[in-house]
Amino acid sequence: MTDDDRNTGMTTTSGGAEIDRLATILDDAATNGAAIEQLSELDGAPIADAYAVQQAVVQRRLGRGERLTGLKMGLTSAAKMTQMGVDAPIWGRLTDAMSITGDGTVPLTGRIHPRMEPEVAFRIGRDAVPGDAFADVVDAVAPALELIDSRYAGFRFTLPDVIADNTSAAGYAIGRWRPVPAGITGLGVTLEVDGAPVQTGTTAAILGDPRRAFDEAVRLAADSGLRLRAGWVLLAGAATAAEPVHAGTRVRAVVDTLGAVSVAVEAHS
Ligand code: OOG
Ligand code: MG
Repeated sequence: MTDDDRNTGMTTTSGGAEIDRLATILDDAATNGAAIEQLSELDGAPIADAYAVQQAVVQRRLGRGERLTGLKMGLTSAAKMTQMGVDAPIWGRLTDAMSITGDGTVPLTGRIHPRMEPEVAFRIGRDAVPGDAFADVVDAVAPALELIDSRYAGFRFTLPDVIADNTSAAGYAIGRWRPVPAGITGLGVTLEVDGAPVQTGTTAAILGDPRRAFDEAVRLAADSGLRLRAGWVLLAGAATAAEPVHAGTRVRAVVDTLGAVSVAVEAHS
């Protein structure tokens, strides 16, 4: 039995059949590239129910042969919380199908209203349990870009909505891994489109210290019976607001001292 299997039988107030029904609605929206209305069924639902829907959504991807490659934290900076109107950190799951090669091309086909944001990525060196120290587990860091594409119309959602929707996860590109530098807080972060800065921030905006994103990911994932695994990636959450993605542009994330990663956006969808 894997950690994820343990979640499948989770008892929730709304019940397993309802969780499966909502997961199918969200998975269909992602597969068809068609926005849906917010899920009123999740209004006031326990956060655990929303994570149970997320688990069921991702289970559908795994059933199609995808493999988990890591986790992402979201809404870890004031810039993102303000942009999205949701004020609690959340986490989601990444799969190999979401991976975009650095310097690669982002396909737009099947997207709803894609946005990109600059991220810091951590590489997990060994399986982690709550209480493990960042320095003992994270063996490398890299600049990263995240592609988010909420399945909800207008990119508008409540906290349970966005959790159920796997925190809008759609893709990620990782730059060159390097050893974690002593000073990782307060590094400048810039999002560029065609060479022009469109968003700027600092890694200190991520929970005051991006290493806290690791602590939170380990703690919150454990609540769902999930552990960070050796070889996985962890996205710490964007330090700036996200920007809509336009066909034919080049998007680049620059993190001071860590370097940069860029992707070309497909010329037409
Ligand atoms: C939710 C995902 C947030 C981040 O880095 O803050 C996120 C969204 O903004 O749609 O990935
Ligand atoms: Mg993000």
